[in-house]
Amino acid sequence: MKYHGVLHRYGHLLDLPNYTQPISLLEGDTPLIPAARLVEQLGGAFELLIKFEGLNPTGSFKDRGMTAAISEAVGRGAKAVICASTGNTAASAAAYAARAGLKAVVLIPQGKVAAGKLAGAIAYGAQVVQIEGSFDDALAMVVEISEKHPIALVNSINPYRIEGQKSAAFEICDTLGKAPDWLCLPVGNAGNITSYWAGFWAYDELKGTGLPQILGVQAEGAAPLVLGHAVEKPETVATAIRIGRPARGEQALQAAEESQGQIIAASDAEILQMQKYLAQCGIWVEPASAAGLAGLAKEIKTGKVNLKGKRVVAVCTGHGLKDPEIIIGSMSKPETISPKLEALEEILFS
Ligand code: AN7
Repeated sequence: MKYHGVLHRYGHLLDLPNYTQPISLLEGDTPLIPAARLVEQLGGAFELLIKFEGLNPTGSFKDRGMTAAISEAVGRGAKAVICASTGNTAASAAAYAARAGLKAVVLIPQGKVAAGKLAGAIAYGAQVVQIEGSFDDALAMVVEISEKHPIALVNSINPYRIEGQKSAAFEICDTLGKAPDWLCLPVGNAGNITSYWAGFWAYDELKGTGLPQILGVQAEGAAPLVLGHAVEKPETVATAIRIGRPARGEQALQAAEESQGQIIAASDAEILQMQKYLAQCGIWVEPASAAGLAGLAKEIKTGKVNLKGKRVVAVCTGHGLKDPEIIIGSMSKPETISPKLEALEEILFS
């Protein structure tokens, strides 16, 4: 079957208005990559599959929801879109807006957006505005301005973002024949966990594919859903999920509860360790994307879950190329030698 993107494949299952005009970059259809070696490292006896969402057109899962949100906005006659972003939403909105011929404005927290995301937003031609504040401040601003002026909001408060992102759950069920036993993923503004739960739920109603238990993982310094209150100054190395006031927090908690799962926090050190483990499997993800598995590792270590014989899907939401600085900043410099064979032999074999 030729693949034409999320709306082409799953549009009939999504609640989108009739006037929607498909704008696609052939997003979705991402692989489920087995990671047996990582299971050994975690000391478990279960099946682990990585849903590598970094392989979407702009390098993150955001493209699934953005194709839907931009397609609806275009159909409605919008001329401009706006979002607040920790980076990936900005790059995705910029790309889909460019493709649709719309203006895109993105608000980002100053100095806290990874290089690959900022570069993406600029490359796709968005107007990038830095806020002397957090993502949460920026989100409050875009909500207000989109109510006052004719500019369409494409953050995941926009219901069509959630619709589009349900496609990831559909794909997993279509590939595996049923839902996995567990799904783990990072949680920031909580749009993705909301979408997965809605997607698995809808597919189960339709096809009896069952429901997974969901483990949502926040970064310790930005864990409002674990603490039970907003975090005024969220801080974490996983800048994508540096969010203190998740817009869909209630729904995230509901997804965890209804699925008999949980929302927990992982430390920056645990997140970076998991990023390394994944890279050792050949899968380079940005720090936030390792959070889901970092949380799972913790649950296994403390004996809180028994995964024996179970099938786990870990959602890795964004590509490592998005945040090269996190690697370059902590690495030892590569050796430099003269262009002579002896010099190479010297460092390799002596
Ligand atoms: C790689 O781009 O919020 O819980 O503005 O980029 O649905 O917010 C990004 C979030 C996980 C969390 N992994 O997803 C933004 C933004 C990566 C991300 C999340 C984000 P949500």
